[in-house]
Amino acid sequence: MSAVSYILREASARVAGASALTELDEIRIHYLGKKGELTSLLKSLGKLPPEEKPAAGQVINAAKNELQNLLNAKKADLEKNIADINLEKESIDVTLPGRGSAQGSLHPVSIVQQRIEDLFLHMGFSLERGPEVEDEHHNFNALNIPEHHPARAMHDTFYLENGLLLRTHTSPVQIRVMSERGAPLRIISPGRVYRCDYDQTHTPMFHQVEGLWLGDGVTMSELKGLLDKFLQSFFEHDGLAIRYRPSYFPFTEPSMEVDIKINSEYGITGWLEVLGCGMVHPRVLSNVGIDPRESSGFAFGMGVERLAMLKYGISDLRLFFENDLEFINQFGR
Ligand code: 2NL
Repeated sequence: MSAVSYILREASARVAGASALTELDEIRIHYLGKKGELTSLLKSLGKLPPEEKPAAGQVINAAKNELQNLLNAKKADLEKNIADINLEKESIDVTLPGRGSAQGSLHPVSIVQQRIEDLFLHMGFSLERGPEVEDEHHNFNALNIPEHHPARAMHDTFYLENGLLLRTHTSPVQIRVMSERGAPLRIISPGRVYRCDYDQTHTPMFHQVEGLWLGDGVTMSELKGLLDKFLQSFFEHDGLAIRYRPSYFPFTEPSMEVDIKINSEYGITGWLEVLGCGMVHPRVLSNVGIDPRESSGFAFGMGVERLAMLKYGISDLRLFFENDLEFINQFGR
């Protein structure tokens, strides 16, 4: 066998056994490269007698062409394999079930706020909203909290540059409604309120629902009857123990704080404060143009986060503001 056919046989076997494009490249360089075996043979033709050169040259060139063809064919083969493997990897099984779509749910604070609203709407109250940016008159002065009154410092107010402020309670909504409509009136005002205060039990923004019932001869009995009913419904507890404790607010006289005692299924025992209330101070009524001799009434205020914590047995207020879905999704509806 001639050297050429020997080299070609060996090269063909290597091409057939190649499994990667880089391997093909190595084979090409080894035989057809500048210093490749077949190339070198072609260069050594010069040493042959002139009459043998053309025939020998033909044989070598034919071998080179054949090897090049084999390399091309194998290359196409390998490339097709790679494409097949990639296709296999990327294929989509359309029969698999979908991932499903997550549905959002209401935040526990929203759930509790809506529940408070529903209960009062069923008892004949209507819902009023107002601005979160307020002025000193509606947030303080009209509510019998004059400047330099210690109650103003207690409120840790966020003041804005233009002399306005972020409301520290939703009472200013009720001041606005009383000024516009006078008595009788039966309203609640839910919403965000702001106080410059941040620790385990205080956040700079929280939610409040305040209520107001004004009319001819509205007394403490109406106040007590209404709030008793509300608390029993809210905590879904007929025998809920409730106590009214004397307190002080500048805008009510007399003023009370209300405590409840719920059993251990809520994870807490003992008396717990749930809201503040009282008979609207005569000076507040005069401030909005209502004659305190003609109309009387009561007002109350409660923190929504606080009621949510009691209802669900949550001990850390900050959980409401961390947006941890594991926590939030437990309350979904
Ligand atoms: C609390 C106490 C309270 C009021 C809010 C009120 C509003 C007007 C007139 C008189 Cl316009 N009073 N609101 C009265 C008593 C208590 O809130 O602890 N809130 C979280």
